[in-house]
Amino acid sequence: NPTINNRISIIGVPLDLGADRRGVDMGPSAIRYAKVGEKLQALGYEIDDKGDIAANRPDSCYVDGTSLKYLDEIERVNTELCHMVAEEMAKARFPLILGGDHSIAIGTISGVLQHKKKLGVLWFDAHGDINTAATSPSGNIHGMPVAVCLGRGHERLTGVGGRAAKLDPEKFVMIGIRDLDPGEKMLLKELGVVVYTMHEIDIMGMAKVMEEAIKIVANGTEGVHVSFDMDVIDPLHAPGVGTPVLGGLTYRESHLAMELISAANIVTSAEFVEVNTVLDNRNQTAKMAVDLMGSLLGERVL
Ligand code: 6HN
Ligand code: MN
Ligand code: MN
Ligand code: MN
Repeated sequence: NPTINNRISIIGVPLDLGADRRGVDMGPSAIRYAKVGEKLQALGYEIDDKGDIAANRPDSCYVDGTSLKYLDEIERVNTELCHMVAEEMAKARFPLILGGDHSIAIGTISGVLQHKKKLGVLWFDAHGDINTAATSPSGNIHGMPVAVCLGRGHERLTGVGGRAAKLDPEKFVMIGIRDLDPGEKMLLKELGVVVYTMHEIDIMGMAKVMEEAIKIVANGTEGVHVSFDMDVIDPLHAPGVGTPVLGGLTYRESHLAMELISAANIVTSAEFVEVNTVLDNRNQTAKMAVDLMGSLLGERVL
């Protein structure tokens, strides 16, 4: 039974090198300022905030060409994150990771995989994040973590956490997608990842999408990881993100999705990423992230 126990370990990862843009490095601070600890304590959880993993700033890092920007530091930070996540799970604690840019999913997921070999993933994002150095239009590694976690990409990224376990693409589901690069479309089809784009959400409704998505990731797995990129939400509601795309989830759709995952009792780890405080409006996006964490972890109106 993969149900969450009542113990949560918070890990902040103030990394922005994967986005090659300042601002998401302050995401963990903004999310803590929005009272994540207090919210989860009020829900009855015992919280251990492990603080932040030290991540260097762009000015003090080596940029390796243009196809994999800041590879050295991103590999280092993700390796440390992988170990911390594995360590918290070894203590039977639920890892809740605060980003940071989305490249940190490489460390989070490789850490979770040390304990859950059969892992389902629900990936909420406007983007596919399934580029490789060969297909990326930007060289930004935050557009590559899905490829890496499915075993594609530079060996220094796929090698984080050892080569043993990688995700099963059949247990990987994307939700809210509306911006894919040509190479991403090809790899998604090749690997057979199930993608609920905004089109399917509009046609089917979020409740039906989540019913199907939950079935796919829960059947035959030992746990489910939720990777939540705040840019999946419409920029009207979540302006504080580095790569906004129009036509995203509403406040209500995103909460409904979290509530349905919570009700299914399947989630064993989660990360909330890409909160860009420089672009945010009075910490609105960070607050929304905290509200969503509440819904994912059992908060109800009544
Ligand atoms: N994210 N597909 C674009 C790229 O540069 O590869 C955007 C990636 C955005 C990544 O928001 O986590
Ligand atoms: Mn992303
Ligand atoms: Mn995104
Ligand atoms: Mn981004």
